[in-house]
Amino acid sequence: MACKRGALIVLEGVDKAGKTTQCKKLVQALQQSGRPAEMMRFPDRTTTIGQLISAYLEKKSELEDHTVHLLFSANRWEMVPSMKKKLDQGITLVVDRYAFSGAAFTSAKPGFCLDWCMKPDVGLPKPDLVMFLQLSPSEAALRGQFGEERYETSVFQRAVQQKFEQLMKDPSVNWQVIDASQNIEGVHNSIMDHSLNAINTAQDQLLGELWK
Ligand code: FDM
Repeated sequence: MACKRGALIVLEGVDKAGKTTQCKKLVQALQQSGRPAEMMRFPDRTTTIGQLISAYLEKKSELEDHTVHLLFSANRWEMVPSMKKKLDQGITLVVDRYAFSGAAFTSAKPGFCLDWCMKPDVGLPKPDLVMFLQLSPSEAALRGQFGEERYETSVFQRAVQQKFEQLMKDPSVNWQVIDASQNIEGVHNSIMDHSLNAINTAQDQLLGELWK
């Protein structure tokens, strides 16, 4: 019998919600329980496209808003062959940000609508589970100052949060909202429960296409 496919699991959320910490903990816990798992993140700053994006985020270069949006999407598409290969091999992928960040961040800019922002990512591998780490702006503020990169202001983050709320109304995506104000272990336990369910369900299903 062919090996069962891995699950595509995405963590999204506003800044300071603990996405990266939780992705790492999830991968470690899955591996320790004997389930092959790897972490990925978007943007993937290691590729040629990723380096253009990284320079833009670090404010070392300027890019026109539509252009950078399409680069973020291209940075996902360029990883699709290796993502599919790993999922086919039974490896579960835990992804720190995906097309939802792409649509939420650009559509929070003036002159952009969510619909246009979603288009370039239509047809990407569809996550089996998307967990949104929910944290109120006041709780995020208690976790310290924002960094120096582009988009790291409380005004912009509020606009992004509203766009995520719109995206979460889409019933074609398996959204789960996680209360990120719990302690690290509490958040991890919720994430682990949802992930084990998704892994069990995904193994007998074909990988879907996002927003199609
Ligand atoms: N971001 C991330 C986007 O604007 N579009 C995207 O498609 C993605 C994946 O880039 F501000 C934004 C979100 C965040 C920044 O930060 C990346 P991290 O710290 O590397 O996640």
